[in-house]
Amino acid sequence: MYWQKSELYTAIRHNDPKIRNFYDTYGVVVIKNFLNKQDFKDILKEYDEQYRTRAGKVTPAKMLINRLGFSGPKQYGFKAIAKAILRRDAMRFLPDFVDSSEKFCNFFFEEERLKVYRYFGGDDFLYLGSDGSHFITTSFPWHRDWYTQMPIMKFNFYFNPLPFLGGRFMVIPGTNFPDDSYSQLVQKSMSWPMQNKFPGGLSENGFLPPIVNPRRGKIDAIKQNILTWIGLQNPMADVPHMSIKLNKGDLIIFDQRLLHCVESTFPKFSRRLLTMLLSKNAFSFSDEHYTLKRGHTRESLMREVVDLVVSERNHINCPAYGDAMYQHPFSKSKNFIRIDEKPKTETDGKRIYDTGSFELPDGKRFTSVLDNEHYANIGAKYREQIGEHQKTSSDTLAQAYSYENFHLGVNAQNVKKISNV
Ligand SMILES: O=C(O)CCC(=O)C(=O)O
Ligand SMILES: [Fe+2]
Repeated sequence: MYWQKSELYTAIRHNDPKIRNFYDTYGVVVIKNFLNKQDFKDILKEYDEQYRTRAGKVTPAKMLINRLGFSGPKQYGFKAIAKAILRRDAMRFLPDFVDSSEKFCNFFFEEERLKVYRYFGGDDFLYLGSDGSHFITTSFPWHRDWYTQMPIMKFNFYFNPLPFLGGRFMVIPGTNFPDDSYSQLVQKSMSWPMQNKFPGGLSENGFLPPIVNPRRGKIDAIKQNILTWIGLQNPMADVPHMSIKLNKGDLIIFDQRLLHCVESTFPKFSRRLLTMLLSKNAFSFSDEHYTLKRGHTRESLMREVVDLVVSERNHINCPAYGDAMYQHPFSKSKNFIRIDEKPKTETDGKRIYDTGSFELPDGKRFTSVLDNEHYANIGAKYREQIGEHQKTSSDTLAQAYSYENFHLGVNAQNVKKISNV
């Protein structure tokens, strides 16, 4: 699943669909050295700059320079500097990431990059948004991001300049087809999109035996492997998956419906991720597209995507896009989803988005307005079915998912009750 950047651009030039076909089937590709050394350096610089200005983070080195009197009035004590060095801050998340930065917009919406989005997503692909995240070693248990009928592509760029052990990106191919029984059976071993009760995320609901937890500490994992190897311990069950090692400058593109999880690392450090979400456009699908063959309509497929994007802004409580986006020509293109809020007079002055729209190939617009009741009902039902795990989780690394019924409904709408008995 690894391709060099030059191989990808050759495929694009010759309109050769093979790399895309691999992606559409297995849900993942890696483009090696997608960012060359200079790009990596420049983007990492802007990445940290965004975190400094938006999350208010000052690096320990800068604090020390300041403390020693080399950068204006002294603002930091040695205690604060020691704390910053030892800081093991929890995951920090910045929404509207690429679109808040002029430099990012100029890089990520530049023709060379657009060619790649068009290759994988078609000319009418849609930009759904972008986040920055800092994860201390690992992040979430086995999970999907969303479970849409539409293939939504996630472009992950990691900015980890130093070498480390572990940290491989793990995926379970085949789980990217929600209408398939295989994918729905795998789903039975999860609580997602609700909180997992047991470590790893695949030992839920009494469906499977205990499954290896990729988020256990790397040293722990090595110890257990040795004990197994010398026969002092039975190997623990695991599920079929691919483990993907990513190096500096590599780009991983994956279908966000795929079950995925990132292993813990050694040493522990703050992994820096920049991610972008792009959707294909059902209005450009051929009549033979597998989603349409399954009976979905172009409208229903795109309604799901647009509603998700609109609901996500409310869920996170972030603006539709960062300001830099509106200064960039990309925001005037057919690849851009306009997100509108309800009139503030109807919402007690609160910002609530309820409408998303984009330009159709024939020049008309596709518009979807959120149907609150519809999704809230799905969410309430799902909550009842899975049971509230938040307070009983034995997974010490579990992230708190706090979906209200509405957003839970958006996420869980394609989880089907099926049985293998
Ligand atoms: O890098 C990570 O730990 C998070 C990956 C992930 O779950 C995602 O990007 O959706
Ligand atoms: Fe994820």
